[in-house]
This record gives sequence, structure tokens and C-alpha cells, in this order.
Amino acid sequence: MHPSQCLRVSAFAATVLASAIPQGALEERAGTPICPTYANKVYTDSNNVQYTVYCPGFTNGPTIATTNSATNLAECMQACDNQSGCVAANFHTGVNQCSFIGPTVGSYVYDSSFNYAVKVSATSGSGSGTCSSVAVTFNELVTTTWGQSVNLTGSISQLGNWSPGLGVALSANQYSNSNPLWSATVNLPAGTTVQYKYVTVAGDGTINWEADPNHSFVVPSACSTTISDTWQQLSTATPSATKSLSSIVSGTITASTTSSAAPTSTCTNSPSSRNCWSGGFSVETDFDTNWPNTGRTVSYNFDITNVTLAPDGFTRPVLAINGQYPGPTIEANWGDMISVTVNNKLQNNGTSIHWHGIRQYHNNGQDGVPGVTECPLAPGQSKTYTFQATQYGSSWYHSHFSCQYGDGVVGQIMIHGPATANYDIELGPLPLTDWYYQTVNYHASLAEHQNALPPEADNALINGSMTSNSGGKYALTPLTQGKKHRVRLMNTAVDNHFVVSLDGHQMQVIASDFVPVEPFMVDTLFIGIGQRYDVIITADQSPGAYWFRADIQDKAGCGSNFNNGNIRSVFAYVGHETENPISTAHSYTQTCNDQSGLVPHWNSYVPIGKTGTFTELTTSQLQQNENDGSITVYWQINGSALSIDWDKPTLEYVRTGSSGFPSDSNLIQLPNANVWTYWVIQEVAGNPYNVAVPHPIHLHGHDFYVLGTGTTTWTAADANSLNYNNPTRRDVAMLPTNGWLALAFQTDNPGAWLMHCHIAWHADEGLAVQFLESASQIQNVGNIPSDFDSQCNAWESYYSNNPAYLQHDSGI
Ligand SMILES: *[C@@H]1O[C@H](CO)[C@@H](O)[C@H](O)[C@H]1NC(C)=O
Ligand SMILES: *[C@@H]1O[C@H](CO)[C@@H](O)[C@H](O)[C@H]1NC(C)=O
Ligand SMILES: *[C@@H]1O[C@H](CO)[C@@H](O)[C@H](O)[C@H]1NC(C)=O
Ligand SMILES: *[C@@H]1O[C@H](CO)[C@@H](O)[C@H](O)[C@H]1NC(C)=O
Ligand SMILES: *[C@@H]1O[C@H](CO)[C@@H](O)[C@H](O)[C@H]1NC(C)=O
Ligand SMILES: *[C@@H]1O[C@H](CO)[C@@H](O)[C@H](O)[C@H]1NC(C)=O
Ligand SMILES: *[C@@H]1O[C@H](CO)[C@@H](O)[C@H](O)[C@H]1NC(C)=O
Ligand SMILES: [Cu+2]
Repeated sequence: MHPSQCLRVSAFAATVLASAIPQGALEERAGTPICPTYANKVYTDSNNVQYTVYCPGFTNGPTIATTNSATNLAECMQACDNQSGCVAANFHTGVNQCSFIGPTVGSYVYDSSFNYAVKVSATSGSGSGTCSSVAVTFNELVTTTWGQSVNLTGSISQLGNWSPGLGVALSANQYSNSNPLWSATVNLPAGTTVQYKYVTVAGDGTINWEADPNHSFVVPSACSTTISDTWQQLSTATPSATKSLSSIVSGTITASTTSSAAPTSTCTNSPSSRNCWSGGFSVETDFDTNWPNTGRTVSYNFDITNVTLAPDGFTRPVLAINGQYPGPTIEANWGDMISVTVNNKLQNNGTSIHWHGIRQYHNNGQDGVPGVTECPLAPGQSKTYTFQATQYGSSWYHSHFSCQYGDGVVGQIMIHGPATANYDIELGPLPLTDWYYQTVNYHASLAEHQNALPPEADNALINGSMTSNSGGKYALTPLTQGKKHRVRLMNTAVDNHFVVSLDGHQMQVIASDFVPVEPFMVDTLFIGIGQRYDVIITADQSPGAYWFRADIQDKAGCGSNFNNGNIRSVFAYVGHETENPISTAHSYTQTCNDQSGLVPHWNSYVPIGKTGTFTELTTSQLQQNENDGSITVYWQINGSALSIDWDKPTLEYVRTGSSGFPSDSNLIQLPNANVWTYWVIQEVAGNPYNVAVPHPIHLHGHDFYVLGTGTTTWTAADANSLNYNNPTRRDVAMLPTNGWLALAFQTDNPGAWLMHCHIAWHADEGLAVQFLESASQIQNVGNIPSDFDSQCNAWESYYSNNPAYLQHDSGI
């Protein structure tokens, strides 16, 4: 069984999980310490041999031989199977060395860089022949609340004949969040078939039965033959067998001795169980490989038009979706299909909508990047994007056609799913953006040709609203006394980075980008461009109105704004909506660094990137003198500013099998599937000036793992001090000024995926690369959209026919 079942145990719903390691986990994470997280858990290798992962390291066991050819624990164990006299093996993750241990296994000390599995053989066990009883270890991975415990009961007297009081109490000696393992070893009559169930026992004695069906287990009869291929924890002299929930189940029944609530396996998402979802999916589900297929499609129609709006009281041209700014919120359930028809009703611009943070698994053609995955959608044309919500949480969509999103083509995405903490009220998205009185298109063309600071924003909008000299109003968010409210913060800006806070209140962070994290409290939260945070705010202060503040971090160097200091909205308790807040701000120091302490809830292990596995990508600014005396500003990666051809997208090369990519396509081939790739983005001196600023780096088609950052120059030795054990995972991370950002991702999604700075000026000026991942597989895993050619033809005929404006930038 896979930990996609809802696994927290509430007082009335006992759900119990196998202690099995997720299928393939060891192999996928070769080279990574699996201790202590996987300690005592059962792993079935590709030979269907089960063994228990054992963490202490041997010091004096006789080593028969070693091999360096095994790259993970499973292979090491198989090699031991092949080695005469080998009864145990240990695998040293740092150097991929597998040692075979002879019959006298010796004593040990703890060392987390070793992973062990021990196979109890005839020579180390109690001998060959028939045993009268066999020690069976029952392992159960189940998260319990304070005071709860777990008992085992079953069909034979040793297990209490179905009476929990006479059964066996499981113990949880090394219980932790990541290893909530309960276990017990019981001597059972050899050869018997045993049925059993787990029950949870609450502090007040209330017992809850595990849902049907019963588990069934055949106790081995011949010690040597039956058990010899079962890998065991080294502990007793007696051979023992370990069984996980994957045991064969025969027949289903309903437990009859429940003292209070009925047993249930249905874990329902509710204010007190947000970790649950439905259909066996929960916050424990590994959403890289598993998600619901709801069969439901949510559809939207977007008309993009050129209008004037005054979101802060000042009227300016806006390229709006359905006449509104920001655009409509796309709302879907986890696993739904999302279908959006985009009608480009602009006169003088193409468009193309990117669904920020959406993985587009095997669906590269819907990523919405002009010149990469499609030609721009010409004026007058329509196109329908279709993709599945394989992850859940909060995000936004935006035009990827130059800097067009800054002029209005942007909106929110809210995908309902489980969460790592409970809340009562969903308040929805709270987008934050900088706001300019001239169009962003206008500023971008100027910025490209000036040796000057980027344009200062005139204002910022919170949830599409703000006050200004021309009027406007503060956005209002209602709070209900005593309740917990979920707010989905997102930075949809062109250039400004924010620190947000709510006066008098803390925020509990439950997700960074599309990744659920272990909940933690903050007073203030830095949000880089493109980033999202889902937070829970408890209305536990005196009822009233409070300022919500979004400060531009100008002193720290990531944006400037004319109205900085007054960028606010109001959070008001019910009945206090018309009050003017008089609350005091939390104090903090300005920053352009990412929030720390983001621990993904779904544990991930990135194999250690050995020396030489990191590819460096340098970023720097070039100011180039043109013949007419003007200058052009470029942001380069490895000395090359990206510039894409709108009418010859990368997917066109892929389809025709051409590899003649121009050098300024900044294309990096990643031909090998399912390998880990490691990147260091390093800011270096510019030419002729050293313009050093932080950059929010965004990757399409993946979450990346943030292994570390530094504020100086990366050296090869830095690879050793990175965090590979459940590192922060997200899709935008800050590259510190003059520093480096070390990232890893796995090539598990064939496609042409952009990685770029999300400051619109910098993306315009070329700060981007394209990863062409598993090019030969792109068309096998997902079709190039059927409208690809008609869209390109329409674009070519528009663009070759004297359009009002031409491409003057990178195109993205
Ligand atoms: C073990 O031996 C089998 C059969 O000889 C072979 O197929 C397999 O590759 C070997 N495994 C290892 C890990 O050496
Ligand atoms: C759990 O098992 C222990 C040990 O057999 C027993 O003492 C206890 O009463 C059991 N708890 C319940 C609620 O049955
Ligand atoms: C399963 O367990 C129950 C006790 O909860 C027992 O009475 C029943 O006989 C078992 N079912 C089967 C099919 O053996
Ligand atoms: C929007 O309208 C203005 C004023 O008519 C025009 O100058 C501009 O080109 C239009 N923009 C687009 C993208 O059509
Ligand atoms: C898009 O339209 C704006 C005016 O609204 C213009 O400034 C810009 O140059 C246009 N871009 C392209 C590539 O058409
Ligand atoms: C932002 O505005 C939208 C639309 O009015 C609203 O549904 C949403 O609840 C607001 N968000 C917050 C956090 O107040
Ligand atoms: C970028 O340049 C660095 C040296 O500065 C080099 O090591 C690296 O391989 C280059 N990256 C690519 C993708 O070519
Ligand atoms: Cu940048």
C-alpha cells in the first residue's frame, strides 16, 4: 500500500498504513542516505525479496568482500544474495560502497551515512528444520495524536482472539513525524494462517478499529527455507518474519467489537481534517506520481481586450481579461482538467498564456510560452489550452508574450486539495503586484536602452485595489472571530518584491508555491516575484480592523515604489468593516532573501551531487553600444541573452527533428531521462558596470529543489555543504545579489522548459535558458497540439503584414 491513504488518526477514524517504503523510492534516490527516515521499514526489491532497512553501522563485523557496482541499497542486497556466505550487507551512501558481512555480524555503532539490511540465514538463525514458533514482527506506519497508542489483535490466542485488551500493544520507540512507526514482535505458531487488525486506543480508552478488510498472514513453518530470503532487522537470535500491509487479504468482514465509533476508511476533508482529501488521496500522496483523475473539466473563456481601468483611482490603459483586473480566478479541484479558451481581441499584440507553476506533466505543448511551445496567438485568433491539475494549492497565470502581463493579462489559480494544517474559512487568493501609470510595455522599451535604474513603480495593488492621489480604495478581507482563515498570497509583480504582514497577527505558512510544507508561524513573510504562500490566519485578537502591509524591499535592493510604506489593505473582523485601522506594524529588517524553514511535507531525497555534477550558469548584465550611439541592455546567461523566434518555436525543431538551434535560443539539451540534474546559478560582474541585483529564478515544467544559496562565489567544495535531505521544493527561488543558487531537478518530464528571471525587465532583456528535456520523447508522451500549425500560420500572416509593433526584446 502506498502512503496516499489518509494517515493521520483522528479520535474517531482509525486509518493505518503500511510501513513499506514507497515503490521505487530507494532506486530513484540512489546515493542518498535513507537512514534514519526509512529505518525499520520494509523494502521489496526487484526480486520480490523483502528486507528491513536497518540504520546502525557495523564496526567489527567480518567483511567478506565489497563492491562498488551497487548504486543503491536494493542492488547491494541483491549482490549479497549472489555472494556465498553473505548474511548481511551494508551500503555506504556517500561512496556507493556495498560490503558483504559474514555469519558473525558483529556489533555496531550508529552512523547515518550507512544503510543496512540484514538477512537472517540458516547459519545465523536458530538452524534449519522446522520451528514450532516463529517471531513475527508487525510494523505499522501510523501517525497518532497525543495520548493515542496502537494495539494489534487477531484470530489466534497470541493475538487475543480479536479482543484488543488481550492483544498486543505496539510500541513506537523512535516515533517521529517522518517515521511514525509502531511495531511489536510476537511468537506465533509456525505454519498458522493468521488474520489480524490494528486498533488505535485514544487517551480516554476509546478504541477504533482499522477499516476492513482483515490482514492475513501465513506464519512460516520451516525456519531455514521459508525465512532465508526475508531481510530482517538484526536483533534476535530467532528467525523472524516481517509483514507489511501488502499481505494477502482473504475475505472482508466488519469488526464487531467497536466500543464507540464505527470503523471507517473514509477520511473526509473538513475543517478538522484538512490533511484528508477523497478517494484515498491525501496530503500524504506523492503528487509527482499519483493524483486523482476526477473526470471533471472546469472551463473558462478569456476575452483579452484593450480597455482603460482605474484600480487605484488613476485611469490608464489595461490589457484586461474579461474587462477586469486582475483576471478571473481559475478554480478547480485537484485532479480536474482545466480548459481555458483565450480570445485575443487586442488590435496590436499577440498573446500566449502560461499557467505558472503548473507541471504540465507530459503536456509541454500547453505551457504557453511563445517561441518555445507555440507561436503567439495573433490578434483576432482563439485557442483553447487544456491541462490537468496534478498538484494542488495556489498560483497564477499570465501572458508570456514579452512583458504583457504587467499591463493586465494576469489572474489567479486556486486548486482545492488537502493541506498540512486545519482551517475553517477559505478566503481565496490575495495577489500583490506593482503598478505603473505608463504601460509596462512603454517602460520596458525605455529600460532596454538606458543606463539607469529600472523604472520606479507608481503604486502597488493588493487584490487588485489600492488608494492613490486619484482616489481608489483599500481591499477589504473579512475575518470571523475565533476562526482560522486560509489566504493564498501571490506576488504577480513585474519588478517589486514584498514583505507582507498583518498587524497584531501571525501567519501560519502551509505551502510554498505548489508544495505543502510543515506548518510554521511567521510575523512577516518575504514573497519574491512569482512565488506563492498559503497561510492560515487565526482571528484571535480583539475584534477590530487591522492593516495588512505589503512593503517593497527597496533598502535591500529588490524594487522601488513611489507609494512604498502606504501599500496596505484592511483585514476587518465582522462588524468592524468600516473602521479605519490604527494598528501597529510588526518590525523587521528589509530583505531580498527567501523565507527559510520551508520543509516539504512529502519527504524527498535528492541524491548527493558529487563534485563535477553541478553545471554553472552565470548571470550578468551587458550594456552594448550601438552604431547610432544608443545602448542596449542585455541580461545574459553564460554571456548570451535569450532571444526567441516567435514564428519558429522550439517544439517546431523538435517535431522536425532539427537541432540547428540558434545560439541565442540559450538551449540546454538534457537528453537523458530520469536523471538528476544539478545547477548553480551564479551572479557575476557585468560589462561595463557591475550591476548586482537579486533575481527570482523560475523553472517551468518542474518544481526544483533548493539545495542552498550563497552570497559569494561558488566553489566546488560548496557541493558538500548543501542540503540534500528533504530540501525546500518550489518553482521560484531567489538568487542572492552577487551570490549563487544551487538547484536540482529530475528529468522526468520531456519538453522544452524555460528557466528565467521573473523580473519582467530582465526576462525581456534575455535572462533565460531553455531546457530541452528528453527531446526524443516529447512527441511520444504528449501530442504537439493540433492547433500548433494553424496558430503559427495565423501569426505569420499577421506579423508579415506590417504590424504596429515588432519584437524588440527576448520575446518572453
Ligand atoms: C545476481 O545473480 C543473478 C543471476 O546470476 C544476476 O542476474 C544478477 O545480476 C546478480 N545481481 C547482482 C546485483 O549482482
Ligand atoms: C492494548 O494492549 C495491551 C497489552 O496487551 C493491554 O494491556 C491493553 O489493555 C490494550 N488496550 C486496549 C484498549 O485494549
Ligand atoms: C476478520 O475479523 C473479525 C473480527 O474483527 C473476525 O470475526 C472475522 O472472522 C474475520 N474475518 C474473516 C473473513 O476471517
Ligand atoms: C491599446 O490601445 C491603444 C490606444 O488606442 C493603442 O495605442 C495600443 O496599441 C493598443 N494596444 C494593443 C495591444 O492593442
Ligand atoms: C504590444 O502593445 C503595446 C501597446 O499596447 C506596445 O507598446 C508593444 O510594443 C506591443 N508589443 C508587440 C510585440 O506587439
Ligand atoms: C480578493 O478578491 C476576490 C474577488 O473580490 C475575493 O473573492 C477574495 O476573497 C479576496 N481575497 C481576500 C484574501 O480577501
Ligand atoms: C556556463 O559556463 C560555465 C563556466 O563559466 C561552464 O562551466 C558551464 O558548463 C556553462 N554552461 C553551459 C550550459 O554551457
Ligand atoms: Cu532578474
